[in-house]
Amino acid sequence: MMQRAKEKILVFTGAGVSAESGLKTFRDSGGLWESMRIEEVATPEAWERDPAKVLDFYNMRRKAAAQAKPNPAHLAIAQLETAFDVAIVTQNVDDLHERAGSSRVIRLHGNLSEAKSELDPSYRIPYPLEGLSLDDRCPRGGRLRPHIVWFGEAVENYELALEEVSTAGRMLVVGTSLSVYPAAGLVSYARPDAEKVLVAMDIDACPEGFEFFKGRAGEILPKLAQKWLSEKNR
Ligand code: BV8
Repeated sequence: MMQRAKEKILVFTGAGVSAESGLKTFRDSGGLWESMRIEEVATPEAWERDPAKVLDFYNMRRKAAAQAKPNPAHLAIAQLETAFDVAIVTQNVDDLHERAGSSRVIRLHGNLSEAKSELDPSYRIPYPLEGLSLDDRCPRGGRLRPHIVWFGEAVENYELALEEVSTAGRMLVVGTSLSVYPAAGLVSYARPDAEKVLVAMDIDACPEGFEFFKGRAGEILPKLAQKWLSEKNR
């Protein structure tokens, strides 16, 4: 008998999905950009001006991400794979989706688990848990920096993300303020007939066609995933 293709769910995540794992968000009260300015740590100019400060910031975040564990929101998203074709597009630089068991994660803003050469970005090594130092170099002598897309740098995998968004029957957006572009623009490429849900503690404006679920992802997503999975098995 021919097997029917599984329905596709596109999950688009931001820092809020990892908040209950103990990782700080960016723009909430107490978030990273409250105590640190973007221009001081997350731009190519900051890296040129004060690389030690940039490394301090990312060494601290590397350690926090390594110590964090997936929370019920990451686990619920991973569980959806039992009945759906799930693609995750994430702005996050932690690896909690992968550690929760999700198999298809498309990264827009890089990965805190890797360092790369500033001379040759294809030269990558695992980001050392004890941190990067300014003495760390690639074989060609270039400094090693975090594999993070800083402000003013081109995002990665955007075409692939667009393709996945525009072919999904459901789009689940979780824990993002939708304030960083071009990532935030992805929501407008969802299929008009797709079921569209946004889960966050707070938002400025809900994108057109989305149903807003206000609250913690770790509480809402397990229930939503259960509902979608039981509808599928009926
Ligand atoms: C580029 C690195 C061109 C840092 C990150 C159009 C208009 C205006 C400006 C621009 C534009 N297009 C581009 C720009 C410029 C810029 C930009 O968008 N600026 C903004 C600030 C206006 N964009 C860029 O520079 C991009 N590059 O355009 O390149 C180019 C092209 C070709 C060649 C060369 C260049 C690059 C952007 C990449 C930035 N990098 N990361 C780091 O991670 O260390 S962005 C940073 O913001 C993080 O990665 C983060 O993921 C991302 C998005 O933030 P959110 O995830 O949404 O987090 P936030 O704190 O804002 O919100 C949290 C949400 O969670 C809230 O809604 C809250 O309610 C909710 N929440 C909290 N707790 C919970 C929860 N929800 C559920 N449960 C909870 N428990």
